[in-house]
Amino acid sequence: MMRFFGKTLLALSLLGAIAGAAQADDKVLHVYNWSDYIASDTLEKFTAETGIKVVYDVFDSNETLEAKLLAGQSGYDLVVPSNNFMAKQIKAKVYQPLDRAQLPNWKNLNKNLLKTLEVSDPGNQFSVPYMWGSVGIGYNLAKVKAALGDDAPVDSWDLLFKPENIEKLKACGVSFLDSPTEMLPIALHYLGYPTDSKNAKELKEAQALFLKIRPSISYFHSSKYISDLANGNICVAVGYSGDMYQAKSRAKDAKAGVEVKYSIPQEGAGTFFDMLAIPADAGNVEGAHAFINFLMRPEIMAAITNQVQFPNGNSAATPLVDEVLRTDPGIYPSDAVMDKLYVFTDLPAGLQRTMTRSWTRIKSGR
Ligand code: N2P
Repeated sequence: MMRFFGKTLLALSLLGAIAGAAQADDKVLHVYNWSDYIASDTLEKFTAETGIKVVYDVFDSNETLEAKLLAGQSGYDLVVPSNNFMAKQIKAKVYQPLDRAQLPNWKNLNKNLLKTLEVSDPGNQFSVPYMWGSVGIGYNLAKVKAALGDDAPVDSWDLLFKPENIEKLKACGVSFLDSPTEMLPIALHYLGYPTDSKNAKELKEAQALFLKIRPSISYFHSSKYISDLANGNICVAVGYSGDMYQAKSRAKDAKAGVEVKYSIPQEGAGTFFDMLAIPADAGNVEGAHAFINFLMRPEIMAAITNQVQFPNGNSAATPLVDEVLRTDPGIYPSDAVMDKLYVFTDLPAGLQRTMTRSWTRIKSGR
């Protein structure tokens, strides 16, 4: 009898431990998002409401996220790839289909955007649009004028791709995104070629364009420029629209006389759409759905846009976005500007490898 109880007790406590562990897992959600891409109180609010604790890590390039996802067992329950990378990752079975029954706030999403995004995710089966934006030029108005005069071509990629201009900016500091798949298309477009050109000669020319100006580029990084622009440590950065607006806000708050501006060059610029998706091997699938549904709430999404200054994919949130942001063409481009924007396209693995190799050469300057 004693033995029976002993065994039963042991079994019961083991069961208890297993159930406890399972319960603990349900109460923790591992999220991997872009840096500077959420409001400061979003996670707190989610945890207060659901009791789910969020372990939150950040990255600043699709390349970094993709390396983790392709290696498998990333440990993340929710990730945020850009749509052009996601298309390929869906085919590689990196994600699991979303359960719409757990996403009643789906109704708030922008229907036109959903249709457009079907290019990368047919049927919108695997992803929910989070935020989007353009890749353009952030600059310190006073320093650029001091270097190039009042007529500095801040509304053109000539500002950076013409050696005679960038050479004069070198002293005040110029940064570029560290992203072959976003930077090489900009050069290809500037040269009049398709942004996803597979033509070796055209790709070489794009590489040559960067190599020519390489000595004037201070550094390649995809998030550091926010604080450097705000502090006046650099005067020009190529980067993500909302990041430039965050730099502008930080500079204003610091009251040190730095004024940051953002321009979508007249030749056009690339746009990205960042998507919420659940890895196939996620441990807390229910929690991930709960978080996605929470993020699709208009007031939650609007609060994020109001802080990080990227437009979102949620129509119901638009009226709640601050009017100064909603009416700023650098954040919400006009239809005329929209026509000049291009979407970074799905990159076949071979082309992505070529671009990565080329980027390594560009960065090393040889
Ligand atoms: C956030 C960067 C925007 C994401 N800091 C670009 N896909």
